[in-house]
Amino acid sequence: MSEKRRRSWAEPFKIKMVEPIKMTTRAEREAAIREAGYNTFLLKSEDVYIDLLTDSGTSAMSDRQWAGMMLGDESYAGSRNFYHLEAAVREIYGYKYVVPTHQGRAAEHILSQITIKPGDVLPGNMYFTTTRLHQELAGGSFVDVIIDEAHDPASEHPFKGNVDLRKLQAVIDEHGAGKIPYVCIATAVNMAGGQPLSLANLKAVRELCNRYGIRVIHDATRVAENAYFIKDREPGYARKTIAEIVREICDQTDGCTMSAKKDALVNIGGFLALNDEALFDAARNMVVVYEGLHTYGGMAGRDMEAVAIGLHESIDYEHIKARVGQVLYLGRKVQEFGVPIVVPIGSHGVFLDAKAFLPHLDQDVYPAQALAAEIYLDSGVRAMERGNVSAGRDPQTGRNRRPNLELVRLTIPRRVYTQAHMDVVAESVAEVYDQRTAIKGLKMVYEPAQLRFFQARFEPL
Ligand code: P71
Repeated sequence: MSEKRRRSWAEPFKIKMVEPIKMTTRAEREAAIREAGYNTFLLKSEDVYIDLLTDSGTSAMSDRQWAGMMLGDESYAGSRNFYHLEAAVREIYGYKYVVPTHQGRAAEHILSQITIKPGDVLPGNMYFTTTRLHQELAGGSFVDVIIDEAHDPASEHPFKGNVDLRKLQAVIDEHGAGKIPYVCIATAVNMAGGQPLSLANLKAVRELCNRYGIRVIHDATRVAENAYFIKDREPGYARKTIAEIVREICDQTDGCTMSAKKDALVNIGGFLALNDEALFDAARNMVVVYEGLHTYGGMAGRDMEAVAIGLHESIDYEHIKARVGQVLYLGRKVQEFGVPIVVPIGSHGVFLDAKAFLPHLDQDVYPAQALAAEIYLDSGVRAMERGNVSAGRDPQTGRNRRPNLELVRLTIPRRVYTQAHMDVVAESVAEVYDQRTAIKGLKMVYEPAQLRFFQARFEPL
């Protein structure tokens, strides 16, 4: 067979347990989305056919992970599984100290409370909803220092997760290093569309921060996916292993917050990892207040074992290539139908550009929210709004933030869906695209004070 006809990847696993999913009728979906206030977060998962809400906690664990679950040591203190987790973090990421938490935002909470004083500023390569909220709750304010290209869905920049060093320098000049407890660097930047940063850029950030004695904290949630893109795109890295690249990334930083529900292939879990002993001590004192003893955080022993094994699986080249490859497959398919998406195609999902999809709608009638509801109506595929609703209101002005990126995320769980599922998704998006001029906006009729996207309710205009 000629190379041209060969597929670039296939799943490096076979399936030994299946979970039936059910198809619904259009009438059932109309009732379901109305009842959910046109918010896909409020749908019952039983009413969903293909669930692309998130890749968080939705992955299929391996037989090894399930076997590990049976070896859970559920002792209150000193569980053997904690030591396995600690050893995996030390070996793979290289951070010295590990504080287990029930998931990523709990690590963000603890880090924010122990490092941020009122009036501090937190530069970062684009906001993430929970990260920014915990910074704000601790009295800090987030400042975006990502490159401009990240805010442009059409820019083909290969490393849209990069930091703009001039923006970072300007924040330091304006506020002074004393007001910056750390710079937050995410790998495979979620809100930009799963876009990687380069090691060259990260090293430059490290150097700049060293000059001012500022910490660099890594949001490592999708670091293996970022490492795959570095291997694929960054000069000098093609021959390095994913493990080597992951380690090189972590080596540039002083610690990480981690939602193990993504890269690490578990349904629940996370941790805060640090190199500084005094900071670790403070974090350990906090974890017992909010999560649980410092040798389990919010996790059962069996959960920690699954994370430890999942961390090792996350850096397997064949795994990560197939994972990113499946996202690429869906993205290309959607592009073939002419649908506007964020480019380059990201690591964990395909992000539809709702502004370009629905140019007739103003951002304050929530085009991405409306589009996600419309895709559900068409096929029972559940997507997530990542636009004006997710961005929330500016605490100063009280007005909608109206972010540049108004996106619908089709997020792919790991090792869960097949290529045929991807075809169904792409065809549904294409169908909705054909009907796009008939799509109307939404009015928000219930708005929670925090993280409004989770529970907000809407009505069609
Ligand atoms: C995602 C999630 C889960 C989520 C969170 C908030 C709103 C909607 C969905 C979670 C992340 C993440 C990054 C980069 C920290 C967290 C929090 N992502 N950093 O994308 O992507 O972790 O959910 O374990 O608390 O669907 P947590």
